Amino acid sequence: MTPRRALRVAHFSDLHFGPRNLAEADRCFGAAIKRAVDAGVDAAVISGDSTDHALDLHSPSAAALVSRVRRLADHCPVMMLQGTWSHEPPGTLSVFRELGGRHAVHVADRIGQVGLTAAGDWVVSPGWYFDALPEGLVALFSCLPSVNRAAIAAALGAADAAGATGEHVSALLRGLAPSHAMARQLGLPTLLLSHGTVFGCTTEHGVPMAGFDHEFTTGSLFDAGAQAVLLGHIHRHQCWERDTSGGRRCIAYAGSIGRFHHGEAGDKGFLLWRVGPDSATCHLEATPARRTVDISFDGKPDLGALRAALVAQPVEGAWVRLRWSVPEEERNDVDRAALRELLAGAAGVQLEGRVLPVVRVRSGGIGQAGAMRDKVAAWAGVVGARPEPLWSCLDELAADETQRIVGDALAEPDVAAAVDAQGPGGEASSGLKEVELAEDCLEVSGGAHA
Ligand SMILES: [Mn+2]
Repeated sequence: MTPRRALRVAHFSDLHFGPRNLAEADRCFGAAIKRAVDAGVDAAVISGDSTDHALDLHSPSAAALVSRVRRLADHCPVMMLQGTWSHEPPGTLSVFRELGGRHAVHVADRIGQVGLTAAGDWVVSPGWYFDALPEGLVALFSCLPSVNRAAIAAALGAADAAGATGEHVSALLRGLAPSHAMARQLGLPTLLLSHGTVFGCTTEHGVPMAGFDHEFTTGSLFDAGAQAVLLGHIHRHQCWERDTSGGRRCIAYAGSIGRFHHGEAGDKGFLLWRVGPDSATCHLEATPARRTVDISFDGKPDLGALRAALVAQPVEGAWVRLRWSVPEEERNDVDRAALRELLAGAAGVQLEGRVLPVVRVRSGGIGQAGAMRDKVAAWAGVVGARPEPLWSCLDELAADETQRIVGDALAEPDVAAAVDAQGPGGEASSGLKEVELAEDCLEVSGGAHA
């Protein structure tokens, strides 16, 4: 058999065309296609999330995406994989089947295998895999669209769906291994395409994904026996390699085509793959994704510090997110207009102020205390006062009639003098008792602090 040249594949992913991302997605995907065409790739794969959500046919995003894919199809055969169902509602990709172009566009929205012929046509397996490989193939692609969790829940019950997904996907991937071995023996490159989460991968925000409801592990993916695994879903490029008796195998996320959110680390781009029957390599070709800058202040934004930071790191043309957090009473002291003026050269500015609510400390435990005596003790504990003088007042209230207490109080020489100075009046008497109590408390609490 004549050794075949490695297949060169451009792998784009997570384009997220939609009104919010249109400028970024279109600029980056456009640049990526130009680069792939210049490199003379043999085939192109879009591994899911071509759209951000359902698009109307008259939306500029739909027209832009269709136009870009058509440009790609005029250069080489194109494979589009179904991504996350909420991003690409069922049927979203169907229109691309009718797109035309010099080469065919295959839409993979069900589990199956697809052979690429020397003439650049796609040959689709009747079932979920080929029993026997068709004649004249130059490569074998196995397609596993995004798992429809709703369908799994409907089949297995909602309680079992999360954990069972990984097991079923693993079984399916193992089931593909014999056909990949068969293709390898015929000298064909084998590629597995899917859209989902690999246990242990890292998101674009640096978060490791280590839940138990993920579709894949690197082990289950390598067990499929394909030379190259082209993944979508996670927006950060990353790859895993393994040397096997069948040569080097590689799993990789292309990552999103552009930078769609603040705080996304790393380069954005697409992957150029070279896949042979017993080899696989990929490398990231960067796209002109937008530059984002994060600035945050612990308290109120300090205009002087911001000015200095902008000299050290200019933000001209960048997308800036400025965050701060202030206590409630300072919420209106932030001069947003001045901030915007300082950041005038940025392509976009997102101001995110966080207001810390004022937390009033209450007497902890006072709600749990049953008796009034215990409530007073809890209060005294919080403010650092002695409870005893208050307890005696409480006892007096419980034991004596109010009028009697007032009478006693008025009989005390100091109080009588004070009442004389203010002039007579029964109504004022109870007020005086309150004053006396309050002074008592102050005195006590002062003593405790000393
Ligand atoms: Mn995505």
